[in-house]
Amino acid sequence: MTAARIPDLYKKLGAKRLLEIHRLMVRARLLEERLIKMSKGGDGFFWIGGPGEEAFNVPLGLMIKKGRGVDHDYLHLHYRSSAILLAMGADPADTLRQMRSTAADPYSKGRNFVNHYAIPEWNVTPVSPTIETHYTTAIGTAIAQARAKTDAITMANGGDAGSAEGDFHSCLVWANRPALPLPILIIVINNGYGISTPVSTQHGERRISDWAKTFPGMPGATVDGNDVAASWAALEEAFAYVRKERRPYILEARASRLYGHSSSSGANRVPEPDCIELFETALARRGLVKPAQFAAVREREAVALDAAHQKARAEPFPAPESAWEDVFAAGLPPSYPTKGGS
Ligand SMILES: Cc1ncc(C[n+]2csc(CCOP(=O)(O)OP(=O)(O)O)c2C)c(N)n1
Repeated sequence: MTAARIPDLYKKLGAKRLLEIHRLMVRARLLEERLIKMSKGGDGFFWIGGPGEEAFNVPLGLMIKKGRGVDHDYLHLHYRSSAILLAMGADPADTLRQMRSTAADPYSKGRNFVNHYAIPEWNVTPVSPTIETHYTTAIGTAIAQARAKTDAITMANGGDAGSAEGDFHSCLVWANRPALPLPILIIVINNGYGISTPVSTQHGERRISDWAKTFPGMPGATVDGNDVAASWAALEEAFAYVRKERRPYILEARASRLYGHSSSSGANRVPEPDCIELFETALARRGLVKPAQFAAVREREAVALDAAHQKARAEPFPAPESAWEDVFAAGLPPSYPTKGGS
């Protein structure tokens, strides 16, 4: 993509689409900020999420071919992907449910951390708290799609620190086997840190997307993930390539991590560029939106979120016996001590 094409995107997308992107970004941000409050106020246990990734993740979610099976895109996500799911149409109430660990949490029945989704109907494979291993499991769905007659693709995203691990490189090797190249979009969100380890201390390469250069003909690009238009253009190009060529592509997005790593590191706001502020400035400068409209969007989204939170607060936690549901072996193992003792 060339820099000259990016401003034209505002024209191409049009006011309606741009405002939809803005609304979804605000929805995602308010949700994450609510989750942080919940973790600090004892209305949940642990927070990890994606405030700062909205400019990249909302466009990404809008480009997904959503559905179940090989004719639809497979998503192998990490824990900062809430904006992708909201752009695909997920209900913020379900994330609140997972945060509170209520029985109605559709992603894990109240058993997993927040932002650890699993949505079989949309090919969203279970998010693992073990970082980067999903780059290798993504190979499986990509092989199925390489064999099928489809334009659907596999997408895996993860962080810069994880991309220094072996699973990421296994994915690159498998994706580029001459016998069966894979239709996989490999995304790295480079937010500059792995928990507290600066990226500059771990990566010798200038850009993580430079790994593409290892494989003849493999495209790679690095984009400003805080910029909606740049992200849209880069994603459009990457998705189109993988859908048509049935070969892999690495896209690295440089983005802010606005509340640090997780609740374990305090989840306090840090002074990094805010993609929503940047987008609002760009929209207002082009005369597409009056600043009062931004406040109205925020107000509407906040009211809806309040209502969803009230509802989730009234919902029950899972019954203790349900811990034995959905496990590989039915019932208790014979060695497990029963109530009467044995
Ligand atoms: C295999 C594995 N190693 C270590 C961890 C502990 N851990 C959790 S998040 C994290 C940092 C990940 O950083 P990065 O990949 O850059 O993603 P980010 O959280 O910055 O989005 C680490 C090391 C883990 N969960 N899994």
